[in-house]
Amino acid sequence: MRLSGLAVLLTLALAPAPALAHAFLDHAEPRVGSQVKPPPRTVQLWFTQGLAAAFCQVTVAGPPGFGGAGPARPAPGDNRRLIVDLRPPLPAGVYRVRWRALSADTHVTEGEFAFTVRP
Ligand SMILES: [Cu+2]
Repeated sequence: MRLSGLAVLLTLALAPAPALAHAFLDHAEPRVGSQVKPPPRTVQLWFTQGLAAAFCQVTVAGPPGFGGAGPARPAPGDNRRLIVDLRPPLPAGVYRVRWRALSADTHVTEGEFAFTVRP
């Protein structure tokens, strides 16, 4: 019953019940699944809930030669957003972002997505 399952999810998402409100990824920049050029300088992740940023982890794996990613840091003045600095070079290829978030309500969520740097 896909439809009723979706309805339940929507109901949960809309219900004013903080205990059910975990921090899920709302969107990211670069966009999930996108192809970008030039290479981005950061990955930014927007979540659906406030985060305990000190307990959030984001790793970025790229193609050979990738300069690496700094630790996730909280966006100034926005506790729903994390910023990860990317160190050049960023060769063309697929970059996989894995995140693990602790929301202000102490629930842990995790996920991953990819984006591609075009040649
Ligand atoms: Cu929660």
